[in-house]
Amino acid sequence: VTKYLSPRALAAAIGVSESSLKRWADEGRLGVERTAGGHRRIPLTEAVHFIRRSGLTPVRPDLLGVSGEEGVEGVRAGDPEGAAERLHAVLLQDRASDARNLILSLYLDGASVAWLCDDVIRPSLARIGALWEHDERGIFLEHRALETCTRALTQLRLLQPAVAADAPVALGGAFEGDVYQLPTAMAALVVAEAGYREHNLGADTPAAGIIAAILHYRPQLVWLSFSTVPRSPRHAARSLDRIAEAQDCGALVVGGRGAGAVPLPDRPNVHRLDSMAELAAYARGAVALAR
Ligand code: B12
Repeated sequence: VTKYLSPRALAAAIGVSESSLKRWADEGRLGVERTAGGHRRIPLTEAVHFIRRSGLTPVRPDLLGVSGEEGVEGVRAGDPEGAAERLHAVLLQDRASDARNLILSLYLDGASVAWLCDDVIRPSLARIGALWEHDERGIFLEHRALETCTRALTQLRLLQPAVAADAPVALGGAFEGDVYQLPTAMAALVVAEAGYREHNLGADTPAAGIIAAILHYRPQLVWLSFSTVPRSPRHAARSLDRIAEAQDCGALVVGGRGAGAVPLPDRPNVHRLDSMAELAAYARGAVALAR
């Protein structure tokens, strides 16, 4: 279901007059649709796209569904240390809506999904993940932080521009035995931002499931995340080879903290990448070739 905003609501959200907004719409800078009665209405995803590309900072992000008690004053996209420090601080206090607000506000401010994942969320979670060694709240805060970041990214997904029905397809998941959900969810957002229709298979996906999905969707791109080292790296390598064979009309990229331990099949369509920024660059390049 697409959510729509009236010109008045969007004008209030970004702190401009309704007449400026209507002028931008008439100039074609902002995509609007018309209701049956002829009134302008703006799809939420188009509003977000407009804000991101025009460098505007929302004064009432709550009108866009982004709300928290505290704003993001002083932290802007492009300042990874400041943003990661702030996210860590609110996660440490389990201030879930402030954390969500921060992540979504940085996105509205023009941050790329890959940057948010690699440079803001990843280092914050790594610090929270080390807490348990000396703080008895460590485990509950880690579980809460993961839940909060997951929900923020789910909400961010709804703000991303829609992709065309004939856009290339990407799918992927975390390898069997790997319970980590966030990296594969991040990969899905990153490929969506690069213009793919994505199918995230989630955590702990057996090789047979990945192969069946490849035969079903015929993706141009398959990602696999390894957050843990598989119990038998040699067995995993054989599975990877079967996956790569099924995916021989497209690319297979692997990454994650445990990926270095798995020998890669010697096939030209298989690559190891280190970060979401590399995945974004690779996906953008591959999507350009597919067109
Ligand atoms: C959340 C979390 C959990 C959750 C996971 C829940 C879930 N459903 O996802 C739970 C609570 C289950 C958990 C369990 C455990 N955990 Co844990 N966990 C974490 C934590 C805090 C965050 C992980 C995360 O999601 N990070 C965010 C992701 C996105 O970051 P990332 O993995 O670094 O991924 C980046 C890159 O690697 C890359 N990337 C990743 N995948 C891919 C794929 C592609 C294609 C590409 C291109 C790139 C790419 O891009 C990402 C973004 O930059 C980490 C701390 C940390 N340092 O990460 C500990 C951590 C990983 N856990 C740890 C441990 C010890 C455990 C347990 C063994 C604890 C226990 N005793 O039970 C268990 C083991 C679980 C298992 N069966 O494997 C240790 C690992 C130590 C080690 N070196 O082995 C860590 C480092 C915490 C610590 N400092 O002690 N954990």
